[in-house]
Amino acid sequence: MPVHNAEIAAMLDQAAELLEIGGADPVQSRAYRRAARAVEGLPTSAETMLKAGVDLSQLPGIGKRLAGEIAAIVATGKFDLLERLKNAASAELAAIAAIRGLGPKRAKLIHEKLGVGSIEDLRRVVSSGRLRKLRGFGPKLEQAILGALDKPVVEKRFKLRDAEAEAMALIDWLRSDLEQGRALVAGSFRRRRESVGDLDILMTSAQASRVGNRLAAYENVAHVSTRGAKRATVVLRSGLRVDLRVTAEESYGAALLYLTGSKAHNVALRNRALERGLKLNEHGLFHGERRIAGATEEEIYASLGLAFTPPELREDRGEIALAGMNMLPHLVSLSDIRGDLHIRSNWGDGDAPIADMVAAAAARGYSYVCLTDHSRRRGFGHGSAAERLLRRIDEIDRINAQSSRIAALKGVEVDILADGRLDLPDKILSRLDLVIAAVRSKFDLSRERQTERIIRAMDNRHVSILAHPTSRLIGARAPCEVDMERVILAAHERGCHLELCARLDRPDLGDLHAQAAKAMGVKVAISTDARSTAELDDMRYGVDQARRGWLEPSDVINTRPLPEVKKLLAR
Ligand code: DGT
Ligand code: CA
Ligand code: CA
Repeated sequence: MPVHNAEIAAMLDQAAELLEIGGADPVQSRAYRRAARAVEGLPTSAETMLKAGVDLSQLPGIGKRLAGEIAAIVATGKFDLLERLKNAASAELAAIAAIRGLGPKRAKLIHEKLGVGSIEDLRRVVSSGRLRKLRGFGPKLEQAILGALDKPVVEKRFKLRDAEAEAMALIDWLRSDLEQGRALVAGSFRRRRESVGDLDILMTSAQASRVGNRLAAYENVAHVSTRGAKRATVVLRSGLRVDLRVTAEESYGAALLYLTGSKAHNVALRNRALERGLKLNEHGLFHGERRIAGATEEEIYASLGLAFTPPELREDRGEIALAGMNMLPHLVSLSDIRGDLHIRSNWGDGDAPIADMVAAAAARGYSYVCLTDHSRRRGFGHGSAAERLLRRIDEIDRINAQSSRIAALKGVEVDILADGRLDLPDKILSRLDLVIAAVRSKFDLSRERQTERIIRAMDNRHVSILAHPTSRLIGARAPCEVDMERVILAAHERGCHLELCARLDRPDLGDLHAQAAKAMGVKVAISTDARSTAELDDMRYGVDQARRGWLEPSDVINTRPLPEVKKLLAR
């Protein structure tokens, strides 16, 4: 099996770290780190270079001895020095070095001076006040260490999109080593939550013991927390944690069901099993000692008298009762989507000309798309913003005249002013196919005033869709306080629709709001608000959230053919 440069670099780095902890000459550990960077920077694999007869010691950062060691790694897949260091080093000491604020040098120092060889020792010397007496260890560092000991990992959630990029690359890496068997990401990732706490990967493999090592050798692994025969946990460089489990084929379905969750769904399923005199766990569904199901999720649901429940619904929000009556919603899927009703061009702050955006939408199989560059009041004044909008309308007419593959609609995303009026006059709005109203300023009004403001905007009969009602930017702006129930009810009374924005940095209509909208009979437009042709592909993230909100194709405006969409948009 070929050894990747990233694996070689990881081995060299690990050796450097252990050398440092073990108190070796710093020159030595630095040399390994330098070599690691050099290997990472190679234009092709070290293996290929060696085969071609390249002398690695001629490369900057790699001396004679290191060149020999790298050649040995390429030949055997193993790094002798690292193996020896690993055996010698105490794993506890490495864990101490990993504590934020400590690092290998200090870990070594407290080992030598205070005999600290474990996390428990460390806790003791901190509480007895011995640590702070050491040179360079003030009360501040002591506080930091105590904090780190109490909660080793801060809860940080990752956006689904970011987690997905990491997950796909990692799954490729794991799969490329599988002769047979499967690898899949379960957990909140599979349930398509808009953010995930960690990645839960399930694999089947004939060589279970090899899987953990494979994961540990992944180039983006920063830290290996545990590595056993059937499970391993690592932290990637981004801080994203990965929990890996290996299971046998016959319990794959049970393990997948368990690991997909949610926990609440699992508990409810287990109780349902108990009511039937059965036992459900991650190994299977059992009647006494006999396994009656386990290889697939389908057979487990069926054995419990339930319809297969899509992962997006597994939140214990009533889905189990409906699955028992075979009445689960038929969720909307990406292939149902016929157009995108909210995209931008370089007439606003998008990257691409209208023609390019329209062509890109056509290439995605859409039959319509709506250009909704927003009204830019700031710095322009009403006159020029309106004029510009009229010229944009002409441009869209020209593009429609040139091609009949796809219909380009004329729209605008208009700001809702603080008092609920709109930022463009009705005279202009009446010229458009679609007016989307959005809150883009004054997020700090009281809940009462904010709600009133939004409802007033929907009083305007030109407004067909309300977007960004809570203006939530994950990790940036706190959600603006709005009484969503009243907003949804008001939308219903006025024949207005709600937008579910597919851009996950701004899913202000969350899955629960989508579900509430459906319950009140308000339809939803799933839109990307794309600023570039590539962002049109974000549609699938919007569909994910719509599915989590139980939406069916009939609940979503842009699953319908254009004539129906036009009817829905006309109030
Ligand atoms: P996350 O990572 O916070 O976004 O959410 P999850 O749902 O991925 O949670 P995680 O990673 O802690 O656990 C993965 C799955 O494992 C979870 O969805 C259900 C299952 N699980 C974890 N702990 C328990 C438990 O105590 N009981 C049961 N029945 N299942 C559990
Ligand atoms: Ca998880
Ligand atoms: Ca987990």
